[in-house]
Amino acid sequence: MSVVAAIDLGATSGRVVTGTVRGGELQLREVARFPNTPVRLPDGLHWDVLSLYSAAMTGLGVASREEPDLVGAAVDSWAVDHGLLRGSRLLGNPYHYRDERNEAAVAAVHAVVGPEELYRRNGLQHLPFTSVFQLAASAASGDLALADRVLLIPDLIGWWATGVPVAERTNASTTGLLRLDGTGWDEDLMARLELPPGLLPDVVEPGTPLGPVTAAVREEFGIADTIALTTVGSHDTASAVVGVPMTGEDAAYISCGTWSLVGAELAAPVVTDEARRAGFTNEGGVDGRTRFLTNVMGLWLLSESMRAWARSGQEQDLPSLLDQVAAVTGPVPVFDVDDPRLLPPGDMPARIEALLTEQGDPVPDSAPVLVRSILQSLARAYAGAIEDIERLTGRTVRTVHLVGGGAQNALLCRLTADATGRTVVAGPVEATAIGNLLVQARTHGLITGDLEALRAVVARSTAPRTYEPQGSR
Ligand code: LFR
Repeated sequence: MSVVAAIDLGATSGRVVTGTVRGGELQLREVARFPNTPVRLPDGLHWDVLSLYSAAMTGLGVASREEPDLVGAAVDSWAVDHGLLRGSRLLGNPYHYRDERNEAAVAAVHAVVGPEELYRRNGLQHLPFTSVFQLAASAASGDLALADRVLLIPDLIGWWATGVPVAERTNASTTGLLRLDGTGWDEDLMARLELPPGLLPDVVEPGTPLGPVTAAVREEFGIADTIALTTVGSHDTASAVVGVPMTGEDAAYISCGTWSLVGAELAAPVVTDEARRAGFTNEGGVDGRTRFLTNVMGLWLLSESMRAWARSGQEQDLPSLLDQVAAVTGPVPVFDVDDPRLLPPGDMPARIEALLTEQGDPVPDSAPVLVRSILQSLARAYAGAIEDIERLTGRTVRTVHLVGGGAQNALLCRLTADATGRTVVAGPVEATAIGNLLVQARTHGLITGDLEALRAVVARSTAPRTYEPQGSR
């Protein structure tokens, strides 16, 4: 029996999870979990990518010692962010996508290629942190001129582990520089933006063998010599979508963690002007599918509020806070969760209160009321996105699959069922790790079949919870 390991890096924590396929089911075991703590320096907000790499490889070492049948590992992480390299040297810690340096760069890129043309070429929702804008910011600061290679976070870790530089396609699709058909970099766009050709490595599919872990890395972290890295849907959301146990075209998904990605899986991109105006993205999925989705601000609003309360000495315990939130009766004000002022780190409760005051609503008088307002505002945003999916794709959505950490939040699931007027199927919580493991398992020949076959494994291996809508839509 063979085992594979997912190295799944999220915005707040990373984990190494092993997966064993047995009797058509996938069994998971978390072997390591470690924090991911961004660091603010005078020049901006950065990821501590060296700690992440070291913790990931340490975890892989633990996995390889505890699981003698481990044959492979693959890395996924959040999208868009990247390391700038010169030769084999990393030129500083990667910027965090929530850093505020991109505004001028957006204007500079749009002066060369307008938003309409950009959407036709890359199919992406406008987000100020898409790699193309970050690279323009690095060009303006002079950093990019020093670099001869750019690697997205999972590709960077993969390169350090194996010495093989690639650009995995699903994550490459979030850079804004990949051709819409996913076949390669948009060289014309890069030339117009004065990005040197060859900056980005060759694009490879999810499920491509990368190579064995190098001898030096094996020795450093105690990793067995049988372990080879492959690519998967290295954009965490691409792996999460593989892990959604959906069947048929009447299903939509919400991958709910720091962000909430609300979307449908399509056979081909939709780049109409209507889709652009509605803020829908066409990211590359595993097996050539399109992830037609929109970024909703997500549980960031809650986690950043928790952080603010802790900083001011009013630390909250999440489970008991959520119990109090469930007990809030009466109407609470809702706000636009996607207001750009909520993107950067900071005093989230104060920002939300400012938004509510601006729109003439009362300011919540307690943490539970504020959190209730966050959850109801998220549910309302999900409902709007589901309506948009129907309008933009011509499909009818009957079931909403909510996967990721948010699936543990029963109140959010119930509010989502009520707001959307659809059945919510919640789980699996570990959809990203599952999607990563299943694509690896297929690459190693441990399972066969298309995405539907992989999702059948998910359905057999997990027990989702169903929430039916109460009341009218
Ligand atoms: C979710 C995610 C989103 C992406 C955002 C920033 O973890 O990957 O899909 O838009 O993080 O990279």
